[in-house]
Amino acid sequence: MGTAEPQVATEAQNPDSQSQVTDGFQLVIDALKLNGLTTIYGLPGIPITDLTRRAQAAGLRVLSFRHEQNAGYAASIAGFLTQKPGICLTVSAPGFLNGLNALAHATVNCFPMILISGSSEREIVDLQQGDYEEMDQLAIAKPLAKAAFRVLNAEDIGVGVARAIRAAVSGRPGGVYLDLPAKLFAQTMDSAVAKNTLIKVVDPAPRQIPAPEAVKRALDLLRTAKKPLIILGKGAAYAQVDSEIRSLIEGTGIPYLPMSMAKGLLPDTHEQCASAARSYVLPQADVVMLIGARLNWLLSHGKGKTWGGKSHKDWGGQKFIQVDISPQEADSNVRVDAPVVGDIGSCVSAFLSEIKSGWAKPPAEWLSAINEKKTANVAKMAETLAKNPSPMNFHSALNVVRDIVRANPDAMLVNEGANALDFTRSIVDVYKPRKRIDVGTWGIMGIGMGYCIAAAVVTKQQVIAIEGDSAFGFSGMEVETLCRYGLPVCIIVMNNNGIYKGTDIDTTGGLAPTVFVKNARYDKLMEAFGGVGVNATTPAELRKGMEEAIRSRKPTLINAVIDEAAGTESGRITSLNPSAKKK
Ligand code: ADP
Ligand code: TPW
Ligand code: MG
Repeated sequence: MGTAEPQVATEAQNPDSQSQVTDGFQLVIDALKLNGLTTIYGLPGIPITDLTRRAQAAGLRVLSFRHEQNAGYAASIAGFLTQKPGICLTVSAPGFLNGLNALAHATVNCFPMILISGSSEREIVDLQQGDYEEMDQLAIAKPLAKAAFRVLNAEDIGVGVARAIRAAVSGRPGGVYLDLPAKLFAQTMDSAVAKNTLIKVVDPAPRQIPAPEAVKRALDLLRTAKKPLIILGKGAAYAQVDSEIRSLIEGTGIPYLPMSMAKGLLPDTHEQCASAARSYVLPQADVVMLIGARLNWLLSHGKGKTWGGKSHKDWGGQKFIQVDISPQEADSNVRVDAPVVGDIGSCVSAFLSEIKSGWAKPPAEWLSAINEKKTANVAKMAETLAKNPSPMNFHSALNVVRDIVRANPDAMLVNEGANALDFTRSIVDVYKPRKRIDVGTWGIMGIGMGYCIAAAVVTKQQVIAIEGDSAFGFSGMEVETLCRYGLPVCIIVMNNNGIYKGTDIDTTGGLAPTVFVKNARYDKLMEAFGGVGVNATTPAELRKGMEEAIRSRKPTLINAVIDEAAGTESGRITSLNPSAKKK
């Protein structure tokens, strides 16, 4: 093992042909490598331990995690950042189930990912005879994945991997499950014959050109707008057509709102960015162009009071243009007058060639009204940020993070929590595309350390993670992984002693379900594995800790002590809390 040549299962020569034999393990590795999939996020055990070892020996990067969920989230975000499916590798039943959350997450968020799990003997599983880690994994994965495949014979590994890749990245990206039973790995084949069964996927995510009439319909509608607005979603960030999107925004002069993971597609400080006037532009806009953003709960389903509707289900009167690769997305919540189906690169290019001939800037009243709101809100925020209360609150801590991110625009920003999420999203500006990765479509807790690891591995940049103390707990053990691989990650735990805040009291005398151990020292956890721990009780200490982390690139955890009364229940989405609905 360890030579540069492709590995073979045994050194045994085939007596007839002098040729060498290969095996299932090797063919999986060769198929991934052939398609440029060279990083595996996983956790070893029967039957895939040797797959991890031999993948490493074959030059793949194998990152070994402490829990499959974190490996899975890492793979999913690697998919988002690279447009190639992120590979997560797990053992059977329990390992598979631990990875499954991330597979579903990838599908829901439209991230390309392949979950590869070893599985038990088919004939025993199907007769339910009680095999080691018995489970019908393929059946369980199917409803949560964009596609699911099983390979039974070594000669089909090439096809299996090719189908998984195409399913993950073509059209609307998503999570794909690939089931590899234990028996497959030990199957042997003549190397030369086996090589011919592998497939290098040609054009895995073909361009999808929008119909010219759809482009015209959309632009005709946009031209009628008195108060146009463009909303950029994480699909637009995924597409990696940053300069085209910038040309569209600047060429039309239309104000835009970035969804959280589209922040930085243009710098948040851009004069057309309407983030600071969000609650003004949504109800006021008359024509809204959605680019890679769904009208789901994050956009209040395109209706209701957020959009100027009279009650919570009423349409606000906007006309929508929706640019999306999925032909089924339009009309999911409200009428879309101009769907433009295609890949965002092709759609935006088509718009650009149409508007080359000239585009009238939006009415000055619209732009100045937005600017007025922005200026007022920015001034209000500046006042809040300038305060220096003791203990620190979210604002005074995030004011530091905002400065540090401004000074390090290439750093990746990972963000999860409730208040820790909402305040960071609104306070910390992002300057470059795909620099902010967060809880995504589900508002899921637990993506933190997996995202940090993948972000560091994929981009090689400094990673800054702003984590609620509850959020951090979901993946906290992976600080060992960060230390083991020596990744440049600086975690800031916004420690307010609990979920939303640390002040809840259980009137029966027990412990409130939202409250944790008071004054916990998360920084000590990092020190346990050789990383740097910092306890920060003031903005100055936080700043010093972050600057040192960035200078040293050492894994660092800063326990930022936040006023336990500072948060609000559910952060910004209190309205979704059923007890709030009751009132
Ligand atoms: P956000 O949460 O930022 O609003 P969503 O995840 O709701 O974004 O929406 C992303 C949308 O982008 C999905 O509907 C998906 O189909 C679409 N999408 C993803 N990649 C592309 C692409 N390359 N071209 C066009 N649409 C895309
Ligand atoms: C997998 C429900 C939403 S936000 C949150 C939970 C448990 C934690 C909020 O506390 P945190 O942030 O992180 O300390 P802060 O700043 O407000 O104090 N399980 C999963 N996902 C979600 N979203 C939840 C539970 C939840
Ligand atoms: Mg908290």
